[in-house]
Amino acid sequence: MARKLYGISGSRAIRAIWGIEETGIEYEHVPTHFRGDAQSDDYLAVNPNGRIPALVDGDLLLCESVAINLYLAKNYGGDLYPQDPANEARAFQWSVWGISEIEPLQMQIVIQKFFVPEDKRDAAVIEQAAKNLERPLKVLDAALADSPYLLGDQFTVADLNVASVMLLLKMVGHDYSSHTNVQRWADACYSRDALARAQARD
Ligand SMILES: N[C@@H](CCC(=O)N[C@@H](CS)C(=O)NCC(=O)O)C(=O)O
Repeated sequence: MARKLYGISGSRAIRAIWGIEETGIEYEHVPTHFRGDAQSDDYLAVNPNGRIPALVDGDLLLCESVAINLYLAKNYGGDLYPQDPANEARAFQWSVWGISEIEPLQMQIVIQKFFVPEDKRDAAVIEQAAKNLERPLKVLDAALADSPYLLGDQFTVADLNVASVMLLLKMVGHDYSSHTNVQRWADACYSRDALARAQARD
């Protein structure tokens, strides 16, 4: 098949696997692992960054999970992709927001909890990152105050990209339940069948 999505589901590739499952298009999933596989010459020809995920769609080679989701949603996602330019711009904004405002802070927690050996773990780093996350979480909560999803009544690629980035926060058990709109929205996003299908993959 001329359409392949690379990356194991237990990694940031889950974002794009979730995205492609939302579209319902056919694809070959190649469960490339971030250790080893992603540094092979064959894979570096697909993504010279040596990171997962990557998408091949015909002649297009694409990396960066949120960019892959914007492409998939626009080309194959129907209502997943906003039609009017203002909402399209908001989808870009939220996608960039997720990887710039949430990702660096959540990664500090992920690194401490999953990669630093327990005896070397720095609780202060986790505490400070959690404190700093309050600012973007408040922004997200306010954005979700008057509508179920970021662009209105429907789940779109804006929600997909922010929620899929925030899967790592869920994984580390970060409690954002005091942000009630965020919690309601996250529960709705994480109960989608497409995510369950993505998580069931290698
Ligand atoms: N900004 C990239 C990050 C991708 C990324 O860092 N993936 C990790 C796995 S979670 C990886 O492939 N790491 C391999 C390495 O850094 O060598 C995206 O969102 O697609």
